[in-house]
Formats: sequence, C-alpha cells, structure tokens
Amino acid sequence: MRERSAVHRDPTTPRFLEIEPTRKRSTVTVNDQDPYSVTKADPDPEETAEWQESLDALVEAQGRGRAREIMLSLLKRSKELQLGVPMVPTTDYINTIAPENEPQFPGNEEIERRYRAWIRWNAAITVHRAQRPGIAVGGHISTYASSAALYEVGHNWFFRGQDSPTGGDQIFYQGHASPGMYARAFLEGRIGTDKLDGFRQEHSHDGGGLSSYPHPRLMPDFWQFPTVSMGLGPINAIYQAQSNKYLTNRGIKDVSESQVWAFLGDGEMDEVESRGALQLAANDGLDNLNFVINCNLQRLDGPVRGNGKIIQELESFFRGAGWNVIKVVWGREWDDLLARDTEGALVNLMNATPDGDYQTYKAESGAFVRDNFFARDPRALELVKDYSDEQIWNLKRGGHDYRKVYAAFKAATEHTGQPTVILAKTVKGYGLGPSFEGRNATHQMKKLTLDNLKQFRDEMRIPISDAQLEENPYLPPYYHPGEDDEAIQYLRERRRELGGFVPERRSKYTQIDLPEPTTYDIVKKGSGKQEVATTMAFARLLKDLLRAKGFGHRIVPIIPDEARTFGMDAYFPSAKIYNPHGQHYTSVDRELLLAYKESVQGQILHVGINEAGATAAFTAAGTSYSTHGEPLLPVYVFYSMFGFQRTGDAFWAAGDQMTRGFIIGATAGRTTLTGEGLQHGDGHSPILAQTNPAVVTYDPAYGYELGHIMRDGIERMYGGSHPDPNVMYYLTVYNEPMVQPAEPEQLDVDGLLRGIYKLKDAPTGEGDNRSRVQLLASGVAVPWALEAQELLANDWNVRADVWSVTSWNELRRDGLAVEQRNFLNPNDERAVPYVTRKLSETEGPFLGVTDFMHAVPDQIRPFVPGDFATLGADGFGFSDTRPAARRYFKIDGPSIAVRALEQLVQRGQMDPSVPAQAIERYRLHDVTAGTTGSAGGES
Ligand SMILES: Cc1ncc(C[n+]2csc(CCOP(=O)(O)OP(=O)(O)O)c2C)c(N)n1
Ligand SMILES: [Mg+2]
Repeated sequence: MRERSAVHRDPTTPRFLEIEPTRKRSTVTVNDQDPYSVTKADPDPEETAEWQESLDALVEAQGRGRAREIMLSLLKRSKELQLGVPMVPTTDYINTIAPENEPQFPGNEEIERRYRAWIRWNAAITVHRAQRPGIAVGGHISTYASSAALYEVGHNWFFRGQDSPTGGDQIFYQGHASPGMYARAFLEGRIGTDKLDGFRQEHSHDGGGLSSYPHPRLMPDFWQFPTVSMGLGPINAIYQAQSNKYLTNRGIKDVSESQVWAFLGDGEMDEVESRGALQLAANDGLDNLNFVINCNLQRLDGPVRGNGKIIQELESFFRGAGWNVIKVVWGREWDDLLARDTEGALVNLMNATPDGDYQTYKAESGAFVRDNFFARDPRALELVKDYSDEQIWNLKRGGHDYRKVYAAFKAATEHTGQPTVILAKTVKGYGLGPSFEGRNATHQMKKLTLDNLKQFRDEMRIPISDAQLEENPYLPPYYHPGEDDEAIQYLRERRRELGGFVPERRSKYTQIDLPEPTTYDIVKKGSGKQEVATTMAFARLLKDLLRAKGFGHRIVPIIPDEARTFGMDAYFPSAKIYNPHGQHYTSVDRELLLAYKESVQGQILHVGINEAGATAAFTAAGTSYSTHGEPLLPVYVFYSMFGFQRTGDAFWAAGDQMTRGFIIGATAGRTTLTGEGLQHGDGHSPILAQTNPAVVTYDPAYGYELGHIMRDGIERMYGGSHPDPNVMYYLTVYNEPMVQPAEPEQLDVDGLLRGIYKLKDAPTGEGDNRSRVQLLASGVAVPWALEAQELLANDWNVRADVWSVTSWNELRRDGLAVEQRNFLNPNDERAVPYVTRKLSETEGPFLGVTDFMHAVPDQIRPFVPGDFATLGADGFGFSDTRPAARRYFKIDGPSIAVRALEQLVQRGQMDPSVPAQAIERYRLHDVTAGTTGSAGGES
C-alpha cells in the first residue's frame, strides 16, 4: 500500500505503524532504560505480558485514541515519579496546543487582518519599486509574505517597546524579512514613502535610504540586532537572554520581565551557530527566550528537507536539548477534520507526508491536494467528501492562522523554567499567487508582473485601481489609508499599550565613573626582577580594574575555558563565576586559595570551550549600554588564534551592533606560544582585525603600554567626549616571561596611543658619523630589536634607534585617512600622516619587525619616509623552542641586525662584504644557533 511505504520512509511516525503485539510470553523482554536498544532478560515475563495484554484489551475495547491518551498520561506520571523512562522526542505532526486549550483572542481579528494586508502589500511594493529601471537593487518578497502573521501577532500583542515598565523586549528580526518592518513603520507614521523608495540606496537616495537588512550601525535609531548572517541571530539571541538574566541576578538592572524573541528561518537552522548553543539556553533555564522558526519548508534554492520533515526534526532536536517545543502546524480549518479523524487516518497521512510534497501541494490546487494527499487513505478522503476544491485549498497552515499563533506566543511567554521554540509551518511567498507560492525560485523573485500585482491587490483587498497599476507597472503605489483611519488608530493604540514602537534602538545610558588613574599603577611600575609575560601583566591590571570603585562591577570578564593559562583563575574566589543556579556541589578545590567558585551573582562569564558563544556574550554585554541603558564593559580573553579567525563574522556583527569592549588575543604571535604548533601559532590576527572597521588593534610590548591603551580605550568608550565611542579594542598579549620595564620618564604617551613612539635611542659612542638605522618593532619583537640594537653597535659600529610600534593598524588607518583628505582637497595644504611626521626627522633606512607575518608591518609601507624593509613570520607555525622558531623565520636579534646591515649596503653606507660576514658570524642558517627569547610561559 502506498501510504504504508510512506510511513516507513519517515522515522518520525511512531503512532500508527502496524506493530504486532508480542503475545508469546517466552519472548517477552524489557529494557530498563532505552526501549530502542538491545533488550535484556525480563525477570518476570508473565507480569510484563499481563500489562501488555491490558493495553491490547484497551485498544480493542476503546480504540487507539483512548489507548494513546492513557499511555501519554502514564508517561507523564512516570516522569513525575522519576522512573527514568526516556522522553518522547517527537509528537504527531499536529499542533501542540489542542483547539480546546486555545485562549480567547483578545483583539479585533478583522481590523488586524485589514492592516496586515496593507503591510504585506507595502512590503512587496517596496522591493518591487527598488527594482525600477536604473536602480534594480533587489530585495526579498517571499520571506516576509510567509511570516507576516507571525510578526503581526507579536507587534499587536506581545512585543513590548522600551517605554514599557518592563523595559521592553529584544527582538531579533529575520534579516531578509526587513521590508515587512519598514512597511509597518510606514503605516505607523515613522517613515514616509520617500524613505521606502530609498530601500537599499543608503547613500544615493535623496533624504537617505533604508538599509537592506537589520543594520544598527547604518540605522542606529531603528534596528537593534543585526541578523542577516544566518546563524548569528539565534546564538546572539541566546546570549542576549543570558545577559538579561546576568544583569538581573547581579543587581545591575532588573530586566526579568524582558523577553527575547528570535525570528529565524528553517533553512537558517542548519547553521552550526543556530543549534550549537541550545544547551546553554536550557542549562541556564532561559525562560525569557523565545525562538520563532518560520518553517516555510524552503531555503534559497529549494526544500529544506524534501524527503523528511524539518518541523519534526527540529522538535526532537530542541526537545533533546531541553527546550519547550510548541508546534503550530495547521490552521483552524483543520480542527474539524482532525476532530472527526477518529481512526487517526488523517494524522497518519500528515505524519507520513514529506516536506517536498507539502511544498508541491501549495504550488498546485485544491483538487491536487484532494487527489494526492487525502486520497491516499479512503478514510481521509471520506473526511473531505463534502468539501469543494476551493475549501480544500483554504485549509491553511498554522503559521498563517492568527489565533493559533496567538495561542503559541501566549503559551511561550507564560512557560517557565525553559526556553521555548515555536515551530510555525508556513508557505513561502504566501498570498502572492501561483507564480510565487511554494516555488523553488521564490526566494529570489523581486518583481511582480502586472497580473501578479492585480491578483495580489485583490487578495490583499487594496483599494488601488487597475488603471493605477497599469499607469506604471514599475511603480505601483504604496497604500496608506490616512492617520484617521480606524485601523491605523487601532494599530497605534496597540503599540501605545505595549510601550512604544518596535524595533527601536536607543543609545542613552547611565553615566558612570571611570577608574581613577592610580588603578593603572600596577603596570607602570614594571615587574622588578621578576619575569612576567604581557598576558600576566594584563591579568594583574584587570584584577585592579575589577576592584575599581563604581566601575569594576560593570566589567564582564568572558573566558572560554582558558582562565588558568592566562592567570585569570586569580579572580575565581573574589569575582566568582556566574551560574544562575549557584553551586550545588562540594568543590574539589574548596580548600584552596583559588577555589573554583560559582555563584548566582558571579561576575565572570565562563562560557566553556565555546568561542562562538563567548563572542555572542561579548556582543550582548558590550551593547548593554544601548539595549538596557546600563553600560557593561566586556573583556573577552581567548587564544588569539581562535578569535578573529574562528568567529570573525560574529565580530563583524558585533561591530554592526556597535559593541564596546576589549578583545584580548592572549598567547599571541607565531613563535611565542612554545610547543603548540601549526593550529595555534597566530601570525595574522592583526590582519584579520584590521578588516573590521570597528576594531582598534594594538600590539603592545610592555605592561605600561597596556595600561595606557586600556585607559584610553575605556575613556573613549565611556568617557563621553569621543566622537566615535562605538569601538572594540583588540589587544594582542603574549605568554613569554620577560622583565617588564617600568614606564620610562618622559614617555611619549600620545605617540604610544597613536601607534608609534621612540623607545630607545641608539647608544652614544665614539664617532658621530657612524651609520644609522631605525628599527620599528611591535609586541614581543621589541626586545629582539633591542638585542639587534646592541649587536649593531657592538659588532658593526652602527647606531640603531628602536621604536615601539604599538599599532601598525592604526598608523595605516591614519595614513589612509590623510591620503584621502589630500586627494579630495587638492587646494588645501597637504596633510602628513602621523607616522611619516614621526619618522621624517630620523636618519637611515627603516626596518620593521614583528612576530606576525610581513603583511602586518607592510601596512605602513606607503607612509614610511625612506627605504623600508620588513621581517615577519609567514607560512604555517610549528612547535619548537622560541629561539629556534625565531631563527627559522629570521626574525630574531641577529637576523634583524643582518637585515639592517644589508639595507645600509643598498644605500652605499656599508661595505658590501659585511652582511655575508655577519651571516657567518651569527650562523644565521642554523636554527640551533638562535638565542632570542626565553623558555616557559603557560600554553
Ligand atoms: C551565513 C549566510 N549564508 C548565506 C546567506 C544567504 N541567504 C540569505 S537568505 C537565504 C535562505 C534563507 O532560508 P531560510 O532560513 O529558510 O529563510 P526563509 O527566507 O525561507 O524564511 C540564504 C542562503 C546568508 N544571508 N548568510
Ligand atoms: Mg525557509
């Protein structure tokens, strides 16, 4: 039988498979945990058989439906009794909320339907008009068409604005559904038709345009959360919900009534970031979090799960992860059919039909559905025998049924102890007619034909005439009935009731006291005789910052399981690790000074080995100033190799969201992290960081440099006077122990902060006309340059000045900005880049050196006023001793000295035979001859 084979195709259909009851007592077996695994011998087969017979009798006497009810109630009871019976991972392919449990819809459905249609019209027309000749910037029509009811139930009844006493909700809108939000804002009177016509023309449109997707950076008063890079919305929403609980638990602000909503695509759920942090939401009991997954069964190219059922898959996945799952599969038209489906034939068909077929039904007709769906079981066909084809066509999907969606949202917001996911089944391109609905190409269709327009207009009941549409099919009119219209009044009243418009972004926040200057003293003093890596110097500084009065409690240290490596376990007992459930076990190290201490009020976000989650947590904390008006300063510390490289896209979104905070790339450099090798040796994170315009990168050499940089960064972010405070500072720190010098007197702080300052003049000695070179080094390479300075003076009678380049990246940015200014203002006096000015009054060739690849110092090449050579560590890293690795890459002290000698030869200032002598003398080709660098340091 056809439908039977279909049943067997689908693993998610436990209910009506023909299973022969086991009657022979001798073969009865049970399993004490997992009924699907290998069974073990039954100690009392007779008793077991009796129970089974009772069940058989029940089915016989009262039917399958009743037997099922009894079984489910037994399952529930077994859970209460904690019998350890495995849960049911999936339920039937029907709504989770039974019709009799649906709440009364409190509003006027007819009015809401009316203006929902206007929004749907205006959303599609916004995209269509953006395709007009000469513009053709594209957009998406079908996504919002599928999710309009989901959003509108939210906008009318659930999403609270920021004037609400709760402080408002946080809503992550599905990126390419943005036209729907603009269309709503248009009805609300927040934006005009001029703006709608500027969709996707942000610079060229007269009066400004609208960004393609939710981009807070581009529309800072409107969007809060960037979402369109699939997968980042879900994970960021999870950590936003965690951040809300964190703020509340730590007593910084009570936002316990705020709900986080994330609208996601079913295709998007295949991203690892979409599913990879679900356990955090369950473990933390984030009942303030609601995912709404728009299951239109399609992604960009075609079906999400043609052969299976995405809703069933997600149900079991989320339930397994500990979430509350609400399925909204069918509209109210199906209620009667399901009520009459006493034998379960219809449910069986629903269970057995794959998504690919469901998609096809909606691209066909009522007659097709009758013949290809209902007719597969005569009992199901019988149920619709009095239905016309039209009526069958009108059997809707749950996600388009306002009341079903309302019931789901209400249940979600009322559920406690767990996060909720709503799986809403919809049709992609819904209401747009047969050339859009359910078509594989629908995602990318940006224009409607004249016929489409007319049909859509009729379907949406828009009072626009054929003549108006025919006048210029590129520019069909938007529709707004006027402010006084009853429906518009109603819409505005709903938003007033809920605390103002959404989305809306605000950026006013509580003013805070910055740490006293003395807080930074710890790194100014240097480390005396003790050898301390810059990672440790940073950890010591952060310890003092955490204690800073009126400020320290706003710092959020974020660590993905590397605290001990970075010396940050020192904060465990005092700052404590955040855990919303506290610590309910006896800690193994409770007697130790640095005991692992978890607490509800804990300050440290220890996210586990989860850089994606850490970046999401960083983003939520670093935007708290805007989201909740309460600044938090996230300081996210990680292995530098696993930062930008691994989660670069998330940092990009963090930049879009205008996140403020510190990103610490610890154990940085390609030769500094001994013994770890190719996957760990970071030779390029500053280059990756440079590609993010919101990131200010520094590569400090010493603790005192760090102190100035952090102070300046905090001042920039929260001092209130910088024109661009929406930045993230990326600092690379190293794990190589070295004596940290005390801050020099007369330190050129301005230079240090702008990217370069003179660290040490060439040693004075006999003969003023000796050759001179300028060594430019950053981070851990600064001591190598100092070593080269000595070698050049002592062995070759060359004078070398050493500069600490704290930021190649910022020097480049300044250079580019100056060039651009000169380019566009040819009549003005020519400006000079900072680094050019700084180096102009020096003598000799310039040599840049770093523990990163050549491209890092090469960035400033156009702005260096003279011969410029660079030394860097390109290629794959490897594990070895520091001296050997540096010798291998030719970046150690002797290599720097030889390269400088060669530069002098090029300028005719040195005998050409000298470099070869120097290579020989230092055994430069021999990796075992390297001596630059110390041993030790955590890795
Ligand atoms: C990381 C990433 N990869 C690819 C895309 C391109 N893209 C935009 S929408 C889309 C399809 C989305 O399908 P789905 O999530 O099911 O949303 P729907 O439009 O069906 O609601 C794709 C692949 C993207 N935006 N982000
Ligand atoms: Mg989809």
